[in-house]
Amino acid sequence: MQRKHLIALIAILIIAAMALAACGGQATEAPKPTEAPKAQPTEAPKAEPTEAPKEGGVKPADEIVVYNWSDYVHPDMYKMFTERTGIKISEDNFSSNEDLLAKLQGGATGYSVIVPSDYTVAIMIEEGMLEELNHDNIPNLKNLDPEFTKLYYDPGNKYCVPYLWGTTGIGYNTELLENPPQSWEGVFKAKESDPWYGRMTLLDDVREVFSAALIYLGYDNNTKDEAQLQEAKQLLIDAKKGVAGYDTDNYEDLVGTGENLLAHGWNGDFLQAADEYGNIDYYIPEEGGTIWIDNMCIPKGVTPEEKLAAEMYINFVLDPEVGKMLGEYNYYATPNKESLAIADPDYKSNPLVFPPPEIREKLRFIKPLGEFESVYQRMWDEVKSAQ
Ligand code: N2P
Repeated sequence: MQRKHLIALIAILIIAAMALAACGGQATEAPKPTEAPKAQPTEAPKAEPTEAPKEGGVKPADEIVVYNWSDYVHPDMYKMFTERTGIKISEDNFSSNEDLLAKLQGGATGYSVIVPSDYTVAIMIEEGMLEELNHDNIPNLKNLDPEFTKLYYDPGNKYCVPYLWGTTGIGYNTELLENPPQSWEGVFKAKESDPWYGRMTLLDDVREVFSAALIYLGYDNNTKDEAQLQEAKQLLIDAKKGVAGYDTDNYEDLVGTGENLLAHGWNGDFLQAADEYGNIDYYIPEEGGTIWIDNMCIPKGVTPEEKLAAEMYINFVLDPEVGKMLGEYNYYATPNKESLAIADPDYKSNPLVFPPPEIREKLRFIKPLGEFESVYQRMWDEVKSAQ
């Protein structure tokens, strides 16, 4: 009799255990305190990784400010992040890496995420200006293409996560200009008879402008040779009479409206404007151009709450759907392999977004130059102030 009871009891326990296991799989179960909350059944599974990680009792800040380049997000992105996490986002813009650096070196606070390019990340790490990322709060890091986890300026993504990458070349108005100059010579030695004379802009960006001039002259765009730099400086000074101005924020619109015929600028900016105006094309001149990777980083000085919220934002951007949306809208290249896997074929095959090998080999990274950076800055000041 005793043995029979024992068997019956075991059977009941097994059935009860099976029933419990079945219940556990349902989304109605309250999340255990140690577990990340599960996504609601109505939410897409992609929402899950952006929810608040629990970290030593720190709650994410209610609001963060992203310090970013202009026109560099999808218009719905911040709203989506707020819907998913409850954290509000506002954005402030800078126009060049040097502006960003100067602003932070000058003691600016309040920014939780900044978006410097490769060589500026190197400078900021060297100067101790960045927080180390807590990878536990950024599980979507696994979505990065492995190529973007081994970058010279931040191996292992200790401080930053690549945001988008792109190129610098020339965009022009296809309605008003049939034959744009194929060489940088047309820009730096424009003749009065050239239709774009006086109707073109250069980026307001020391390293970009010197890179274009040095590449045209056949020199290393990161040269530390003062004679070469002097030559580039003189070229830029002589070019000024044909240049309408230096602009980093609106140049693509000025080409779209026809006020200018061409501009030195970033691929995605021109391609976004091409969607808006329908009359813009972009190319890399025959001597080459630059290539860059922009990154999301957290500046030193944020509170633990802001740091957590910033990491949640970085994780959100690394979501495959969000990365796809961002890259496709902006026409910059995503470093996210999962975003790429689900991206529109038109985006993936666009040679202006993902340059083919014959163009890629003509593209040069801007590199950090240490103390020598100040020589570029001095020469740039001379270019800007020359009559
Ligand atoms: C977007 C700016 C592109 C960033 N407007 C260039 N590094």
